[in-house]
Amino acid sequence: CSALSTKQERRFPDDFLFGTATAAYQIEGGWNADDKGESIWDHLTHNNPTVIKDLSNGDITADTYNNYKRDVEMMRELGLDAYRFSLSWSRILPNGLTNKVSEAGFAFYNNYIDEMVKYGITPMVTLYHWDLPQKLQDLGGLANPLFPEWYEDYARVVFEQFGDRVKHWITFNEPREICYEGYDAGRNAPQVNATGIGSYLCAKNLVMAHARAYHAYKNDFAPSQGGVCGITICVNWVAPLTDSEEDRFEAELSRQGQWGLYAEPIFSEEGGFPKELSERVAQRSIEQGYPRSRMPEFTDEEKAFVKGAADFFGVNHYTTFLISATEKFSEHAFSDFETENHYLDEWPKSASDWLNLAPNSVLNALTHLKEKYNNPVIYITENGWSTRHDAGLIDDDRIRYYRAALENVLDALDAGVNLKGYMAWSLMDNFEWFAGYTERFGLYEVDFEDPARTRTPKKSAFVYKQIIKKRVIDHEYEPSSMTMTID
Ligand code: PNW
Repeated sequence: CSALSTKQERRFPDDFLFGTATAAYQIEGGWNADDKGESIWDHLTHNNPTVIKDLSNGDITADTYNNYKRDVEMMRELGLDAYRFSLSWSRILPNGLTNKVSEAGFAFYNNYIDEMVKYGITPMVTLYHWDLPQKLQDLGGLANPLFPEWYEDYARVVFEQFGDRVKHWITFNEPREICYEGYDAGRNAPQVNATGIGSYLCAKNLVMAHARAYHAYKNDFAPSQGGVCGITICVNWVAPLTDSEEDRFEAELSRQGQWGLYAEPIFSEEGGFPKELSERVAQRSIEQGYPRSRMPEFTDEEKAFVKGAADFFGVNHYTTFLISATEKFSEHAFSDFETENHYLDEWPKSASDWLNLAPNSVLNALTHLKEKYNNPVIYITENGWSTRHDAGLIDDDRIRYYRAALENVLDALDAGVNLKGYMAWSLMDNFEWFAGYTERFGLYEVDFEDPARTRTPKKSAFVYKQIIKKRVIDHEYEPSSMTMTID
């Protein structure tokens, strides 16, 4: 035994789930394979191609539709415990509604899941990662009050089909990006520009849809299938730029707008939308001449239905934003809470303008959630770093980021955070939304010029593999070669 070892090694628990994450539109391709229906991302990129930086789209992307066996081989090379991926709603229900189901869509996901399960990899499935069937968007999408019904119908089909093998369900990925960016700021698909109104309608319908799917699962599927169901919210750390009371208040409002709007109804004691933000919107609405608040309310019955409706809190965490009250919200007419984000010069920069490496970012976010929401079960469902498309395979800055984040994961475990797993974003390079293929988040490089979409491990893949295998972070570890094997 190593009585001579002086430095105490901190270990990840044996049952801690290490994985990687992806999303359907970003990796699958096969955008119109078999009877797949059009999604809002197909629609946006085809009808308005100049919104994407390199004029690209996800028509083929990494072509997982034809390469899923290679994807699972990569999971085995890395020694992953789990793999998080999303289902394309319009691949399963071409029109969005359940009167027509796609056997080809079922077959694709059944094969993908079977291949993972065969090798002992735990599938973690997101039902909705931004790619709404266009037919439902034509009816208003998430702004239509019938949305929760459509969503529950879809969720039931999915639980029924895949729930014998899938035990970890995530209803939505990143409500803020869906609602605020999609229906308010008009940046994400469907690019509805309904300033100060759209995101709140969407937020309520999304939260109700989540709760309907959750209860459907708990009542009708979990008793026989035995899995868990949660939601993934992007919780970046948001802190005041200075210690002034104004900055602290503005930072709190920013947290409420970025993620409290979606987390509070589900995870708080009181239920409903966050208090200070609701008050601000109500007051501004009246000043602006509206007869009532632009933000809808939950009835007591709805509050009770939504409160506690999650087995875990999925956290996507990337970075820290600093907020200053000197940029008054009123100067940002399109938002009730958005102000300029500040970063410190000494924070290392990624290839994405919003993503920097701030100290203790993961730890701050997780301990905040522990305190605020009574120590919920948490999975980190995304965390990652972008490099430029031509950065090559030696990605030491990504390695530095992952090591820092995982040190924080150990700190959080020491601090009593109920953290059960960590999914790195991303298994491989993919279609990075408006950045197209100009920003790369993969542990594996994908050659998008090559019809075979060859995947090659980056240096970070070897480092992540070593951490998973040894359950410790060795900051000195260097891969001895760039040849990957399955252990
Ligand atoms: C996530 N931010 O989006 C998404 O879930 C992924 O699909 C995406 O590829 C990944 O992060 C990298 O961008 C985010 O501004 C979008 O802090 C924006 C932010 C964070 C995550």
